[in-house]
Amino acid sequence: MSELIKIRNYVNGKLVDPVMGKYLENINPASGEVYALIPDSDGKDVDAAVKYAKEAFHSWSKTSIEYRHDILSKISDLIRDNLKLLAKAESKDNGKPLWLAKEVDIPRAAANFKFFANAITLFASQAHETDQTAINYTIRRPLGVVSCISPWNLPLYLFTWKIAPALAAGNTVVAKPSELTPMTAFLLSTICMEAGLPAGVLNIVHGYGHSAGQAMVSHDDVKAVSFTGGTETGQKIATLAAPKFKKLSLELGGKNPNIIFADCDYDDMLATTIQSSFSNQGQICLCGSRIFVERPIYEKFKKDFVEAVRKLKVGHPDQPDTRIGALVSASHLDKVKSYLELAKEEGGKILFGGKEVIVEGFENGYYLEPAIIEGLAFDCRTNQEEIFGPVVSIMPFDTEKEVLEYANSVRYGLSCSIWTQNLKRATRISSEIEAGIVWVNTWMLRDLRTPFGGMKDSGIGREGGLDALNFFTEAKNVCIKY
Ligand code: TXE
Repeated sequence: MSELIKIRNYVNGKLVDPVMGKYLENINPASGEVYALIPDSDGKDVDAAVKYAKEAFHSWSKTSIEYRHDILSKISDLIRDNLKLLAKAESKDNGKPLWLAKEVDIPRAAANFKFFANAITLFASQAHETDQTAINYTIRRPLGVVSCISPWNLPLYLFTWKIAPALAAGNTVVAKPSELTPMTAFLLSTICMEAGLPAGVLNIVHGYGHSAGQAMVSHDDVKAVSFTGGTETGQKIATLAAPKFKKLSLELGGKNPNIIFADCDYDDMLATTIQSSFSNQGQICLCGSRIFVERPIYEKFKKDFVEAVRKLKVGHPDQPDTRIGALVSASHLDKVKSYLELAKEEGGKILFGGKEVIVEGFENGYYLEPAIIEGLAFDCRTNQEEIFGPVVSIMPFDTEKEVLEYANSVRYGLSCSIWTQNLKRATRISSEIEAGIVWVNTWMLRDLRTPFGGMKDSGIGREGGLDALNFFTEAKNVCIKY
């Protein structure tokens, strides 16, 4: 076996070993092989990182906007310059197709830094005149040390989505990527060093959520936590942070409806629905896992969808024609498979897929055929719980009222797609649907200025644009009587 890559923490501008010298194994999901070691950091590593971040805050928070703009912009340029290396690392760590990492994940990470480098230059405070007797003006200051904790499905994409606005607003950061996909965050450390980011401004501590992650959330000097991950983890984090009155932004799970009316642009809908169902092996919180189809086109949709999904190639992430790569881990594969069993117990019929795939030369990888289920009640567990894999359930409906009831029946409220040419219907459903993000005749068309986040158990707060900069700053209002 070739020598294992050793990932290190990034603390006070340097790459360092974890204090206790312990490491975890990092597995390549496409082959099932261990290929790197990850620091198994604990409270001691987090304490050191927070201490340096606190020291760095004094100067970083007072730097000019132009200075921060230039450094963040430089980081963005370096991410672009290293596109191939980062995409390869992301694909190897996560199991996603290499072309997807190249076309989406890494360009988006660069775009996050560029966007917030620019956004901060336009972030102005407000003034309000009160009945011509006084003027109020609002000062917005960074919070101090903040923590950013991200998941494994879109590793560098979501890591930078949090770090970039936090740094742009003048905070210093102690961050942790998922222990399942730490590699691109590690590579980002060296990019930040090359870009001249001052020591201590960004600290990246690797390790488990229950040790390193929890130590960040509980630390008295961490003023805010921005987290993306599972809803149960979000609950734990909220429980730890609430007594200390920390600011919280939680982007959690989803069980998103994809509502298809008979009058839709059918070809566009079908092509997009394949993506919204199975992109990134269905491991995107925005994937539309519950597909509701108006009855007049249900049978046609079912036939065409199954036929199209059958053609999606499950294969090694490096192969350019692979559409479905490997799932992120053996335990996640087991979780997804257990839901397919549950679906059968609940009376569902698997129209296609759901079997493990053996990829030649990579027999120990975590590959699964994309699965389409029909015949399930809208309120059964398979249709209510987040599976977060390449599994969708299709259901017919007859009326708008009925489909709204089905769509809104889950504990989640992250996103929704609506397919119709009828503008009145699209606006009616957009207003009634319980989701933070609604797409009409599209899916995952992102504009980084828009508020991003969910209702109900999908989270608290919104990321993106001014919402992110507001989150990472605190408002102070000054009222002056004329
Ligand atoms: O995520 P976790 P997991 C959903 C999806 C998935 C389920 C569990 O349904 O099957 O969540 O996935 C860190 N204090 N999503 O277990 O545990 C952890 O180290 C502080 C949806 O992999 O939520 C990692 O960095 N941090 C989702 C991050 O939290 C803690 C994306 C996310 O891990 C912690 C991923 C703790 N106590 C999974 N425990 C989405 N919304 O996009 C864990 N972490």
